Amino acid sequence: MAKPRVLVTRRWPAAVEARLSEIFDAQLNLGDKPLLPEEFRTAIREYDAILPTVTDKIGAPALECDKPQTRILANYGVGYSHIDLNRVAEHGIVVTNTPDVLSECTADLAMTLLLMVARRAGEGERELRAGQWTGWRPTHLVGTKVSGKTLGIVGYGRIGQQMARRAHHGFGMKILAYNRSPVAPDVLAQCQATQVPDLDDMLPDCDFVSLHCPGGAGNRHLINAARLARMRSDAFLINTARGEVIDEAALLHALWFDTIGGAALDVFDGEPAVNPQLLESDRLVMLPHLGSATREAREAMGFRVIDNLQDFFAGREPRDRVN
Ligand code: 8YV
Repeated sequence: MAKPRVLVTRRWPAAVEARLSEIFDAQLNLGDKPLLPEEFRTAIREYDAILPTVTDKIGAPALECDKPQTRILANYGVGYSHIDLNRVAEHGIVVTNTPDVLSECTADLAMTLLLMVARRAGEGERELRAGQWTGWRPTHLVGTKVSGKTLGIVGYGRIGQQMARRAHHGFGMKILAYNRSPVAPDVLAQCQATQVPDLDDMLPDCDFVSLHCPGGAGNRHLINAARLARMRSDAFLINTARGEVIDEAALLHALWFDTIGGAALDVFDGEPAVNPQLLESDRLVMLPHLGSATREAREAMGFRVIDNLQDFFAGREPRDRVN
């Protein structure tokens, strides 16, 4: 039997690419550029499987085709709000993702951001590299203590729970959890977390709020002006989820008028473009979508995609099917 034809839309870790090429008739995107909608339209006529990433916007323009050859989109990443599941369903295409294998690394990065914004690490590094450090003084770049504070976690799924573990067991933080569905008591107990049914009620009680919910239309601007106004003026907001979850204009407003303490963002609405006004605020820490960017996680994500493809082409239900 001919090997399935598989299109990898970006460069992946070498070990994963090698394995893909062994098992499948794999086309690697050596140019490593996001696919344009017209390239995607051509691809779904030619490939049995497409392996997209967050940089491939897969909506109506990309999926315009009467009878696609593609039967599975095996996404490299856990978030799939860049894929329009309704349009995909019209073609009967299966979609899978890569949960679990990046949860720890993404939570590590969220904790990094939390510490950086609280302790003003970005400001300090910029000052030092600019040759502007004049020496130790008692009032220099004084930040906020993290240990023992209250962390509100929005989205208490796999990554949110890993964040809670770090914050609670490493830093003695008190954990509040907002999640759309009830969280099992034993899961909450692992970090002595309290589930708060209403996000509006949770926000005023938090020193830090970390976002771990999915993106997409359902959570667009979940953190809007009204919710930012419920946060304390010395509280910090951390986002490693998706840019659209925060209304960035409202966040800028909150920073300009000092109604929150600061924010740390790994994801942006419309990334890789970043609203230039965000760059002007010293109370913002910003990273270029590095949540899962470790050798270990990126390899594991690739092998998880391969597992899903092997299941699918062997006629089994892929373990990470999302539609
Ligand atoms: C991925 C992410 O690296 O998995 C996710 O949802 O946000 C990232 O960590 C990215 O999505 C690659 O497609």
